[in-house]
Amino acid sequence: MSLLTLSLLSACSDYGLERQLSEPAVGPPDAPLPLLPTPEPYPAIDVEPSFHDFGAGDPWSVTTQPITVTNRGHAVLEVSGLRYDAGSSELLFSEEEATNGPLPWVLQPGESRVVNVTYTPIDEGADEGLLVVDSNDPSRPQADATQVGAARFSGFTTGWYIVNDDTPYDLTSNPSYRVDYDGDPDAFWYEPSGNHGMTASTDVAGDFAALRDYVIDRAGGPTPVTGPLSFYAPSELPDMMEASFSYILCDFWMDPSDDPSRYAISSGTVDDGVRIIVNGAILGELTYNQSGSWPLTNAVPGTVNTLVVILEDNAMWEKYVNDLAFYRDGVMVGG
Ligand SMILES: [Ca+2]
Ligand SMILES: [Ca+2]
Ligand SMILES: [Ca+2]
Repeated sequence: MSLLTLSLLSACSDYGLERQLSEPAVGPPDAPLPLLPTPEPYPAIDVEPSFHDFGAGDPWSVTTQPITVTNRGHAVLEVSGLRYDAGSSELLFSEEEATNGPLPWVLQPGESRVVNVTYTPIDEGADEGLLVVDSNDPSRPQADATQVGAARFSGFTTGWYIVNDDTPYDLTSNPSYRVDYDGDPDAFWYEPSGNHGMTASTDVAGDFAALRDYVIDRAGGPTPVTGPLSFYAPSELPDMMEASFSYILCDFWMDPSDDPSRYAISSGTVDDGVRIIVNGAILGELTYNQSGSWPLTNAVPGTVNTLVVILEDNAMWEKYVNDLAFYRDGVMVGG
């Protein structure tokens, strides 16, 4: 057999014609070709969107992106694993077990499950997360989807979040925190967020996050920083027996190359007292008619920092803080 014949035979065998060339034809010449075997049905995974850019969001603003896992094949898809890799806690994945049930998921052809990725930017670094889905799709046993995002920083702060609360709270229940003068810092132990105004905290990060949430949840939108902030309310609280607590919160940031010791938070006179907290650390306190200033040495450049001022009132007739402001090298900063 010549080489040419061999290659012809081999090429023709791909089309089921080998017999016609190598043997005498049987049956009528226009007999139908034998049917090719029907391929086994298989599952086919689809993860959409495979790429999502959250864009530039405001610091601490939460955005959720649903991601849909669909079986586009013709056999049952079994999703056996979900993994989320992100460089930071700003991107969080939820497999929504309450609605989707535990793994493995069994998806009939055409069926879908929706999971969520939540993005909360808190610093200037860009973020990227990768969702990897393991399944029995024979052609793509690992499907994935990427999410990216970054924070937008315009100016020094997000503005003031202010909670003006005149609810009275008892000040006499704990002998270790006896309130016996106007603005006594012992009163901060009784503030109602559940975190005792960071008094003697043994979980600074957790307690401060909870305190921050408490204030943000009650504050409504932030007030732009246009100048020193003053706050005033009348008071009828019985002296040293009860206190009310108001809160002023501000997220702020500095360029990664900036020096936090050039910055200070400053307060004019108060009635009856304030506690100044930055990133969970108590920088200082003022009692009635005092004023003060504290360098922001514990702030972290290139990251969102949080100031919380707790204003306590524990005696009538007034409650106030005057001229709260940030300074850099002695010049007020805001915006
Ligand atoms: Ca980031
Ligand atoms: Ca005391
Ligand atoms: Ca007062």
